[in-house]
Amino acid sequence: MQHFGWIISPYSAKTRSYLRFKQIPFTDRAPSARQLATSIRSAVGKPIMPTIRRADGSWMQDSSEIIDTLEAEFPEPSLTPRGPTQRLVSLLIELHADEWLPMAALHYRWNREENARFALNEFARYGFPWLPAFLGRPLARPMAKRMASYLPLLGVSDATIPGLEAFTEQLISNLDQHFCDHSYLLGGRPCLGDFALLGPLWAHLYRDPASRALFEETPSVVAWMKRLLNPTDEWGGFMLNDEVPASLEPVLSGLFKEQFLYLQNLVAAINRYCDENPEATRVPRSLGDTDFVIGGIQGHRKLVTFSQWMAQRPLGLYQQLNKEQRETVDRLLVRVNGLEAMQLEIRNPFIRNNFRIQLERPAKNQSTQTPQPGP
Ligand SMILES: N[C@@H](CCC(=O)N[C@@H](CS)C(=O)NCC(=O)O)C(=O)O
Repeated sequence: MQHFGWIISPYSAKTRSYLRFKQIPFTDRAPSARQLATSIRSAVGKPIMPTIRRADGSWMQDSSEIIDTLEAEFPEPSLTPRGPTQRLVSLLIELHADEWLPMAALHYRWNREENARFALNEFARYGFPWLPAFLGRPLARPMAKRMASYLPLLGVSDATIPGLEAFTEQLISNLDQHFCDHSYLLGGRPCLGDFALLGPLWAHLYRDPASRALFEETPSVVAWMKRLLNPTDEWGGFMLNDEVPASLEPVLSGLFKEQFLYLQNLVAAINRYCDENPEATRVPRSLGDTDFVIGGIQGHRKLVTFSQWMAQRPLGLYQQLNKEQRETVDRLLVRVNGLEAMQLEIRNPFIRNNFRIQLERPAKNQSTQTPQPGP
């Protein structure tokens, strides 16, 4: 199979490091701008990375879906812990890495001049590999501008930058404490959450020259990134007895305190939209603005509906637990102030179909509609 993604792309770092760890044979390709706009766009509907093209010509898109599909085909060594608490933590950290960290990662990339210059050069190098840099750069500029234009939409502003930076520094420092004692998030083997976190931390913050200093005093995080990037056959197991190291609790508490606040607003906006549009089979990519908090600072940002699909992964798992499993999981949730957050009800679930998000059922058929009296 062929994996299409640039080194500078965080979601591609997630899938590439996964494929390497699993020793799944693949060819790594950096798609040119032309390939993104033609073959990739026509195969998956948008110029996006990562994508995978299989030997039979079929395509996969979206890092979570790619990894889920390949996990079913290449089950060993499994990335999914047996214990429900560990499974939930892995999905929560994936949600955090994929849907919350981009705010910080994009800030450091596009608001630090040296990083923005570096990223533009990288875009030119991969997007227009047949051109010398001085000709590739002007062609890559619109792409770079589009990425930078996401900043205000994602709530990156003068007001929130101190919060974003405090959040990032705190996260890296919390992870350093954790990786002092543990090879990976959940013990001696990486889980999905490890690969997801590597994306923004390595492909943005560590690789971009002007943000690498964030890791100067966190050697254990750097060693963890190197382990994920250079996998060997020597991996162990997840921690015994469904244990989640206490050193991850600050990361989880932060996630529940700030990201879930945003997710609650997002889910409420999706529900409102579906109530007002009962015939809808899809929801728009964005549904207006909301207040949010990062690193303790309040800002304003767009509600990006895709994140509900990602939130459904941990929330769906939690819903399916039996009573005994839930009791075990709840012990951790109480410690990280996440018990209430995990009760978030998804009334209008999304599914992905043909690489697009759609409502699982048309809005008017959702289960919480008042039941009609029977005949
Ligand atoms: N949820 C997707 C996100 C992929 C994504 O946003 N990729 C970025 C590069 S890291 C991209 O191609 N963006 C193109 C764009 O936004 O126009 C995944 O997990 O694969």
